[in-house]
Amino acid sequence: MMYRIAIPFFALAILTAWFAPSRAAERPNIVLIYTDDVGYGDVSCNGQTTLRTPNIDRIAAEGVRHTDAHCSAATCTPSRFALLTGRYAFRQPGTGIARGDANMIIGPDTLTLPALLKQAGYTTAVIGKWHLGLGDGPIDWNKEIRRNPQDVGFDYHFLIPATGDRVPCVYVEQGRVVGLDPADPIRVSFGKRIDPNPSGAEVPPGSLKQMWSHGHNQTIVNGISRIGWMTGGQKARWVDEDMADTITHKAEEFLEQHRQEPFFLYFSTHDIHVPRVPHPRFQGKSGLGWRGDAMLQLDWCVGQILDKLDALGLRDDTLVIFTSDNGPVLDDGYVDQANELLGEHRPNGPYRAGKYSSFEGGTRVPCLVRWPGHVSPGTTSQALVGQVDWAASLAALVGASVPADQCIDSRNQIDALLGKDPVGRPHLIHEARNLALRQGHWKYIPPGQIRDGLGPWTTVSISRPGALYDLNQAIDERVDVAAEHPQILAQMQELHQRILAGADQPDRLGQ
Ligand code: NG6
Ligand code: CA
Repeated sequence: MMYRIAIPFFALAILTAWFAPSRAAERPNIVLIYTDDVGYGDVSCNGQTTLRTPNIDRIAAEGVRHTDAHCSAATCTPSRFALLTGRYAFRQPGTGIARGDANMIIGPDTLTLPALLKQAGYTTAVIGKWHLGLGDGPIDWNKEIRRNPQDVGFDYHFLIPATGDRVPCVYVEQGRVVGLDPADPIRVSFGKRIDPNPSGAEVPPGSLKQMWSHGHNQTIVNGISRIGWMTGGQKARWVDEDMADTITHKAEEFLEQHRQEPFFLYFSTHDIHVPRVPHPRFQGKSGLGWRGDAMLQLDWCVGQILDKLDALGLRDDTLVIFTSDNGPVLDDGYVDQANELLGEHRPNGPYRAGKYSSFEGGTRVPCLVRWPGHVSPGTTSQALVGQVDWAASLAALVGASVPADQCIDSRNQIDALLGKDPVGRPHLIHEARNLALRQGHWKYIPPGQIRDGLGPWTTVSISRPGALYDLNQAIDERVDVAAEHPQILAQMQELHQRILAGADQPDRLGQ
């Protein structure tokens, strides 16, 4: 009896597997590895030979390497806001670098990339740096914190709430501080001093694990002084050296637990933001100081994720994207010898400036995309690609529809992202202290003060009518050709005005 029933079921299973389109063909898992302050030149697949990143390079070897891909802003919070909401951050006031106690800046009525994927049946997670605010009103870190990523489309979160250099220095999982002892409650302040212990500014410099250079001299956690004041939560405080291991293990756990269903993992690393305090097994290994060592650690994390996908048999079913939230920086507030030990390494590759700047180094970041069978291995794309498009692009990929009043700056550029469209976006805003505009190989920077350098910085003053660069002629934005091309300048100024006014919304069917 059993035998007679089993055969038809078995046959049916084979037939179903044979005829049904595979899930991978339509809706891949998505792993977005979002790194912090990693510059175009920090990965060896982008041409440098001073620092080897074999695991990151593996994504390029097995996928497409973009050479003109951009985060939306030259700092973290606005880039992440645009990535997750498909809206340029300048459209919403209060999206600059968020304080450690900032409230959730993604509004309740805002549709997000993870929410779109969830609608399409994905299980969604953010593991690592958040820096988009938490809560709604004064945050009590000793209770469940709402609003949190669960309120903007993520099923699961394990967070560094703001940055490694800002209090509170604790992880938050599903709205609660991990490992909190109720008898030792946490308090946080970004105004009044609440911490009676000696601050980073008060202790002898030699007593700190890493000395601060600017800012970063308030509450001391793990021998490193931070931005902001914090008391309590001693057992819950993170150990910087273990941070990469901790979040990588969480990511591996998530992959294991959700191997059977479509998932979206936004793996948001602390590396290589300051303070750069890699695990001892990476310390001193790059020869470039803590910054280079943090890159080696990041490369290890990427290898762990790729290996886990292999081990779970998910390699072919998973779209992997590796990129960064803003350009590189050297001295960003701690004395870690990033400048002194730099040698020949060029964190921004051939581009000008880095983090905080409107020049290309501020937003032109590594961007590697792998999806076996769908992205040609070992290819390079020069298409203009912007992270603000990924909400609409990934939504299109998984068959989720975006209402017209949501993700308003996001265009479906999935073909460009997958390396199939060599042109990409017609134009793209770069947000820094002012809003620069790319259109094809032209770059317009409006009048204003622009940061130059990688820390320490100088300021470049761009006077009226603004600067125009032809990146085909000179990639380093040192030759202003505004006077020679008044028509192009005028046309780009007009486009700039239209985009700022929100009058250049994409035609989603056409784009
Ligand atoms: C700046 C910090 C810098 C870094 C940055 C945010 C000072 C002097 N500088 O204000 O160290 O934390 O904010 O970086 O405090 S980001 O990558 O998260 O945008
Ligand atoms: Ca950053």
